[in-house]
Amino acid sequence: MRMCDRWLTGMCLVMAATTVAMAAPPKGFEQVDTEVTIGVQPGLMKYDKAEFTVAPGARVKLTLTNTDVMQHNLLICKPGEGVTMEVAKLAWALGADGMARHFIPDSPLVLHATKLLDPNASESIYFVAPKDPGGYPYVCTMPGHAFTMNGVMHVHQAGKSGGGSAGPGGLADVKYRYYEGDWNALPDFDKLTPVASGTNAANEFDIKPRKRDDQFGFAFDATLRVPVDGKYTFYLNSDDGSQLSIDGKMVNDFNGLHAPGEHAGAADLTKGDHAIRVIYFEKSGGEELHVAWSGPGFERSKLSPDYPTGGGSSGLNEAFTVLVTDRPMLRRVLMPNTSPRSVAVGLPGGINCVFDTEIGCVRYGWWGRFINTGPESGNGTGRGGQTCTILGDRFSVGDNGYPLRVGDASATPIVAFRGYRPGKTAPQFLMSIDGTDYTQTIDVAVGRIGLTYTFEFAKAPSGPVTFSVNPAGLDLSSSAGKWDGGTLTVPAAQARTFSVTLAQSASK
Ligand code: CU1
Repeated sequence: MRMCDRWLTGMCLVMAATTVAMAAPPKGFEQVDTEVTIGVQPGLMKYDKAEFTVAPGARVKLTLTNTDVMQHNLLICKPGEGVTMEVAKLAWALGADGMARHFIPDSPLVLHATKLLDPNASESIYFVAPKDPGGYPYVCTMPGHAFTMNGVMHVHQAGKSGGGSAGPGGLADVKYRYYEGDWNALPDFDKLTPVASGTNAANEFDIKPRKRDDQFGFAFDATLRVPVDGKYTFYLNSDDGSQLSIDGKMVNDFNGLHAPGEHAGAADLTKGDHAIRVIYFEKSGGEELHVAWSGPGFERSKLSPDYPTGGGSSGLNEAFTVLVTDRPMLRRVLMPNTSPRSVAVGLPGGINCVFDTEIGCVRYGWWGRFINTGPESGNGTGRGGQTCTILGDRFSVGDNGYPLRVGDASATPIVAFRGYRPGKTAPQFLMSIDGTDYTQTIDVAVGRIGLTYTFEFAKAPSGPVTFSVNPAGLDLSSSAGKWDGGTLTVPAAQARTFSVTLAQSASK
């Protein structure tokens, strides 16, 4: 419960109430056919299992152990593309009731669910696996988590023992050949002699085995295990060019010299093993290769060490969409409804906002994917002349202009913007008010759709500090001081560092 120190007492009460003891199995489940244990990769907003397999009709014991520092749950859903996001949105729509209801929406799309688990807590749920074979997606419905925190329960006959691990979907036998040369487009690697070759033990398309950062290329050959018949989409995001083919057929052609950007291609595939080839080259500058796929019952899932990545537009009419996962992302771009001097901030887990450096405040937030820099917005730099679009649903942060006053609350302060840095998990904006420097750290409001700001002054403020926003539709809280409507007053003695949380209230 150490994390509680950072957050609000109200949150801690809810968290304490949700700690779940290990209960005895219900009748009929004293013996199960399949036991599945799932953990959480700390700080990555991901389960430690992207998939598991059970036999149709098997009695299943599924244990979720929360090995992370924030709360998570796990909901098993009906099959279908986009179902996890649909369920997540229903959960998020619970608003202020969400925590109490463990973010489990009343929906026929939800088959089974764990409660919201505290850090270190564990819960087992028991159920009979569906009779119909297929991919049953599972997802964490804490606000913002669903984009990355998901997986698939495969239901199909796997040997006669019932359950166990049948070959899961994904890559196997990844082999690489590494080349060096100065190209402006992908060469025919089969006609060239590789400088080195090998296998990738992690079974990923990984360009780490390179011996230099410019003028090199890779040809990867691997087996792609396709879990069920269906349409699959393959994403390439590379600098410079790359191509992906399956069974000798081009699926995604992202050849040429360019900045990173997402490029997608789709293929209808039958269940079973297919030969997949990814080729890639880099001339000069940045070098990146990111590969991912999505298909029936599962969201975009990576085939390279990480995905997504930063970068700009592909310039190929593909929406440039990035979900910010484990690290904040900052983009100085033209954004709607703010001054031209604004910074788009993507926080881990799909909570985003825009900080207006001209005014010195956050203007609004949105949850979902990050921004579309658009095909017109410059050569992949994301700094062109066009306004970007936000991807996702907007939420209010009560923007009322510059929010702070020190000492005399009625005097207009002299405010200056000094810079920003991404920080490890939360970005910081360095400002000054009446000559005193301070930082505003912007973080996700845990368990809510909203933001937490931490203000830290370089020296003790000379008088009380007030922070004001438009309170409409917001649940306001803070680490110190008293609220009066949308105005928080923090006594000088407590004002050197304080935080405020602005979360969407249930009624929006
Ligand atoms: Cu989660």
